[in-house]
Amino acid sequence: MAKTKKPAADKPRTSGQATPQDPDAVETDTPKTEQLAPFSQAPGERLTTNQGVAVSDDQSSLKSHPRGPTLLEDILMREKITHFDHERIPERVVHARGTAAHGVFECYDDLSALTMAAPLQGKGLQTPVFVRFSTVAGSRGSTDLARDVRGFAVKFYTSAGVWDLVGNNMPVFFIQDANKFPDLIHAVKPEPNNEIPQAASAHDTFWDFVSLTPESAHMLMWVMSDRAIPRSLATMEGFGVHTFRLVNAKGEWCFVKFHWKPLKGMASLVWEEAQLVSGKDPDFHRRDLFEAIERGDFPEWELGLQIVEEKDEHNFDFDLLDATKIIPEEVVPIRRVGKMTLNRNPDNFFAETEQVAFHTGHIIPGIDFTNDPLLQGRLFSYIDTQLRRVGPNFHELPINRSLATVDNNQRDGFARQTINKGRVAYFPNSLARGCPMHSPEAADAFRSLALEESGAKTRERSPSFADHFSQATMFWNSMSDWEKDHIAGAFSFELNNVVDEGVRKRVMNEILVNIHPKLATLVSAQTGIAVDPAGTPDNPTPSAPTPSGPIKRDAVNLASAALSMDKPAPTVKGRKVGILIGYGAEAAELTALVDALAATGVLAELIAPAAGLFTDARGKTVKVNRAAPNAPSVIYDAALVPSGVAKSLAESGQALRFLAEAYRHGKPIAVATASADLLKTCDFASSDGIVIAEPGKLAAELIGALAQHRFPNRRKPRKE
Ligand code: HDE
Repeated sequence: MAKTKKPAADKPRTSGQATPQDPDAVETDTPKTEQLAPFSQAPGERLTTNQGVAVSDDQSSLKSHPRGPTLLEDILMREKITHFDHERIPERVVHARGTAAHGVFECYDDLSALTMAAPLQGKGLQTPVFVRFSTVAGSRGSTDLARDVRGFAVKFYTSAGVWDLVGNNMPVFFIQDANKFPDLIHAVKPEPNNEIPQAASAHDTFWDFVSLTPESAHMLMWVMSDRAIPRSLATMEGFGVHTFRLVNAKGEWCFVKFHWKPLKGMASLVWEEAQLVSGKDPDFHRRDLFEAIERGDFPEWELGLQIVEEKDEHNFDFDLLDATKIIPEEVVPIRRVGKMTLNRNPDNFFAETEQVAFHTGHIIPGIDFTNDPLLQGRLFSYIDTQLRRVGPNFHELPINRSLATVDNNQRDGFARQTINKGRVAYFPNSLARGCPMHSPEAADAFRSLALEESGAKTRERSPSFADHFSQATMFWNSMSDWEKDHIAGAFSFELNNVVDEGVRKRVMNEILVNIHPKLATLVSAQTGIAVDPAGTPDNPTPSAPTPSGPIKRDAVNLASAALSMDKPAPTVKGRKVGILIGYGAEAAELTALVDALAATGVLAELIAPAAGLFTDARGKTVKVNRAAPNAPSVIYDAALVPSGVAKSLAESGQALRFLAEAYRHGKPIAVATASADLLKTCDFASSDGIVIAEPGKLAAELIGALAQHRFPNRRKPRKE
């Protein structure tokens, strides 16, 4: 049926025309089916072969008689099984584990004075996007909760072509030069002799590599912080990492760093929780994203720009081309220029999430590169990997297709879909009137900035890249006490998994002591590795391939408040509460609690010893959401104990374990006054984050505590 066209006045302007495969993204009066990408398919009724022949039976193979051998002639079985045998494409070399969503980017202002970039040309301008989040080290089936960097790759389908902003949830990287990337990845991936461990950096080869690569020090602080174990994909920041350039129509340019600021604020898990989630629900992040979008709780981020004028390039005590450095927000403020909303789940994981192909080289007029040697290497690597993984026509797949017209003389190759007409596939030509033509005069055509370069060819690293520790120290200085504890705990966990004594000592005495003596002391206490700075020269092991420059001791006082996650959440929408019920609970109170929490977007689940219906003493029933054995505390953000259940929960090992774990992981625990006796059984050492209230006030009190997310300063329960 034809869709009704909205009046032009209410219609947002769009920089693209429609989300790929999504006829609803932009309303038009064309029938839906005509807008679907050619191979997008709704489930049909009649089963056919790939040639469109109706199939009588595809569950039984063709045999010479009911107990006879299968016949080679069985074209139906052979087509089905052969296709199955070829179902996989190679998983990504890195970032194999990922999940994605469609959405829209809406611009806040006309930024044409800064850049020609199509999505930034006007207030209200909308551009369709597809975003893939990922972990780096693990295989495609690995856990979402690995301690790892998260990929944050955004594909903008703009009116000027596809722009990929292929970033991470951390603003810096382990290495300064792309040529080290295969070494880094070989070191962090499972060790090659036994393929152990999966999706984890806690092993000898990784720490061996970073102990000899002091430029990793700053990034190590980020991956050992709770940023590496986010609560959800919607509660992490994103960064373009490298310094790019913005170029306006007059050819004027400035440097830029891209940021994504989550409107839900930042929140993470704690390490033990992350490890348990990895076992209980390894799909925790992808499930959370999928379910949030399905229920209309759309994740949102604001795009931020940090702008640096050309004249200020050398006014920093680090090099803007060095991807192991940030520009602190306090030094160059972030201007928020638009909002990205993820509002539609992919229809098909393989066709969209798996086949999407990002490339740092996919930029549009208005954006240009810098000489960051990491970025320069990526410009080569991404196109190469897409050719290998998806093939030379990867750009034709629906998820990768530009919404701006594509026309050039490239032809053929595996799985070509475009049926190019005519006999001209070359330039110059006269037979096609010179088409497709170049656009030498067009202001909006892509042209690289004509920047001057001079100097002798070299493999030397710029001396301006030599300070590897100041910003690592700054990160440490910027953390709250509990964040420091978590970082020291993470280093200790990792180093306690490292067997080689030489590696352990080198991390301690050539990396950690140079970041901060307090960090070294805390890790020493948990690992037994002696702090021995006397024996440690300022420069690391002479064999290190990239020695650092002198340690800048004046970094001792650097700090950036923006780096800490110790801030209350702006919203608790999407947080999950487990309500523990048992004999003595009242159905009416439970329903009221669930409704009160839902009013603020908090999801509450009723957990009982068994699934099905719970019947209270008055015979009223309420549906149980999960049976206790399937409801570990780690998949919830808080626990709630309603009235009347103190006795039954005190007798339930499962309930007591749930509460003890929730307590240990710093989660809010809300207890109805009538059940407060249960806390005597729990015997928690601290009341921090434990709220006791009448049922009518319980939800409101809990929501207040949820905004703080975790209460990390609790001591361990006495009984442990
Ligand atoms: Fe990547 N990276 N990378 N990377 N990267 C890939 O491309 C590479 C780096 C990032 O969801 C690969 O399609 C090199 C930094 C993301 O599909 C590959 C270097 C940052 C994704 C590749 C880096 C990233 C990738 C593997 C060192 C943050 C996943 C599969 C110079 C700014 C995109 C693929 C997705 C994926 C190469 C370093 C982010 C092999 C050589 C720094 C988010 O091309």
